[in-house]
Amino acid sequence: MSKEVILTGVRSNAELTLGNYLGAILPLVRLQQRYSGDYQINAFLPDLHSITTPTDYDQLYARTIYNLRIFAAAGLKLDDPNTLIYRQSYIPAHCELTWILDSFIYYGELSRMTQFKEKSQGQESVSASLFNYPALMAADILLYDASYVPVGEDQRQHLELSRDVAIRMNNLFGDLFVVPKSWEEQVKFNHTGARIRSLKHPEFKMSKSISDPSGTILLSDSPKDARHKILSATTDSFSLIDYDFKLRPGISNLLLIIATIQNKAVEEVTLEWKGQTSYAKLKQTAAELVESELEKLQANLALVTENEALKALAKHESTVREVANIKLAKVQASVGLRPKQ
Ligand code: AQP
Repeated sequence: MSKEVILTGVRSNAELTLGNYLGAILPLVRLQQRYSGDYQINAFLPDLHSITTPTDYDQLYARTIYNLRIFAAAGLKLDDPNTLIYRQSYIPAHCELTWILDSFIYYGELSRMTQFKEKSQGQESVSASLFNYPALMAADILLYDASYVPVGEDQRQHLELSRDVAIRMNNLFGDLFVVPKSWEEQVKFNHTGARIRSLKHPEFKMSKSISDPSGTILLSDSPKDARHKILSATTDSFSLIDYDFKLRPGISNLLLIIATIQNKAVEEVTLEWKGQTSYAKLKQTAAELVESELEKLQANLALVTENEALKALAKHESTVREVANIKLAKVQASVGLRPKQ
């Protein structure tokens, strides 16, 4: 039996943040270290998703390669035979399958997506591709029969839509797709699903496309600046350390940062700090951890060349194109675009 597939990616629309690092990059590296061999891992660079919201088009190409170098610097092995690494736009089957899936996804379903509503709010013009984002995401997943897609709560609806369209098409055409695991089953690789918050406005997620310089740590920030941002993080006036994002978002954020870097459950770290009252000490601990993590990452980044990243992509992408084309051909035949297989 072939291995179950875990699929994950990070858009290259803007500079990566500590949130992306702790919520997506480190978990991927740890996933590879722990599960490679037991699972097939698809680590892809969603460059097509990156243009669904405004971005700097002059930077996009370079940023996509840069992001892969960041993944490698964080510890992702580019030559692991069980990890496929590829740019979405280099595999044409993603777009072709999207069009077909679009014909089996309803307008009403796409209209209900809360992420579309959130991301389109306040924008002068909203692209059709932002509306259609979940169909492309479904294609990303279904092309490779992925079972696990570690994503945050904000992507839950998209994952559920992918399941719905897979089930709908399987009912019509037989077993075309592996149905991704349900949200509840995704927890196996989803860890906490908790989001790192802005250091200044901890009621909001730290996001790469929101301008919040003192609340956001960029992976390109100097480690000293990052340290300073943590030391100036917004907390509260309770003077009691506990993990509760509703009551104490700033403190909970620091506990989450510490736990993720130390690769511990947040409950464990909360227990270690429970009853303590010194926010300064907590900030100091988080600041030191982030500073040294960034120092390590940036030193490693200098050792990963662009050439190395490009070579890995070329190698993986030719394999991936073949895998994707086999699935696409099966779907095309099922819906009558090609002779029956
Ligand atoms: N604050 C966060 N905490 C934990 N994980 C996070 N991720 C993003 N922000 C945090 C994870 O990083 C990956 C990025 O996915 P994406 O780039 O496709 O889009 P996103 O989830 O919308 O992330 P951003 O940084 O907020 O991007 P923008 O602002 O461009 O939309 C995902 O795995 C995500 O969970």
